Amino acid sequence: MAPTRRDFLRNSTLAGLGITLGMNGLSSCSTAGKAASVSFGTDYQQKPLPYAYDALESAIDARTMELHYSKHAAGYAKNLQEALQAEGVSTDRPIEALLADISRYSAKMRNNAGGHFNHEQFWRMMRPNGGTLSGRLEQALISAFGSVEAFKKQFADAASGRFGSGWAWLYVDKDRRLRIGSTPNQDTPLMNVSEIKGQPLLALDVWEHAYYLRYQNKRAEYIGNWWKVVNWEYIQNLSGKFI
Ligand code: MN3
Repeated sequence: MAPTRRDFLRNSTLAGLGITLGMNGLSSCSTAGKAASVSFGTDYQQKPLPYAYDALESAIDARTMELHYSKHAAGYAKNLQEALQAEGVSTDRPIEALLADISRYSAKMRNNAGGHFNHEQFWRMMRPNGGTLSGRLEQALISAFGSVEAFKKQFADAASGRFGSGWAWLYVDKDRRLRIGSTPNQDTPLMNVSEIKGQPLLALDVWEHAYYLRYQNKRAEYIGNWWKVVNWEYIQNLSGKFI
């Protein structure tokens, strides 16, 4: 596809920020024909799913993944961009900074910044065939919760106990302690308005759109199968910065 003026503006802006576009940046071609004149930092764009829709079949069916990624999550990214534009927010800064300051903005910004950020994390916290929990994170979980099984039980309880739509989290609090909790809607522990606060390490989407086609009302079964696709390598790498 020939570069458009918008691509030029985007690339110039990103170059000015010292950001190198990888393969993810190429996905912007698909939206290049639209009329928008604002470029958004890569934190604020939906990145390609790192696996095929049917790659997580042991836990999540392909149709659910397709709808979840291409409709629900894509919708959060689109609505976030509308809110950013309407409220004059610069996307030069990391999205984490926006989340930490979210009380200054509209409900639309809160819901969609959270929705976009949470899903981008969630996709990367899973992979086909999951992996093995080991090393420093395993030791930290054992010392925080007694055993890996006890950690999983407490996490699953937080996920099944969240009334209505929301997320379950493993996160690191300000005292660098590992904690488990849940948030309603699309709130994340990074938000200054969140009931629980800290750095997320592991997230589970318990909105019905995440599991209803296969599991219907059986949220606990979805949670039980989900452990099969948890990308422990990703979470171990992430946790290394915080614990
Ligand atoms: Mn979702």
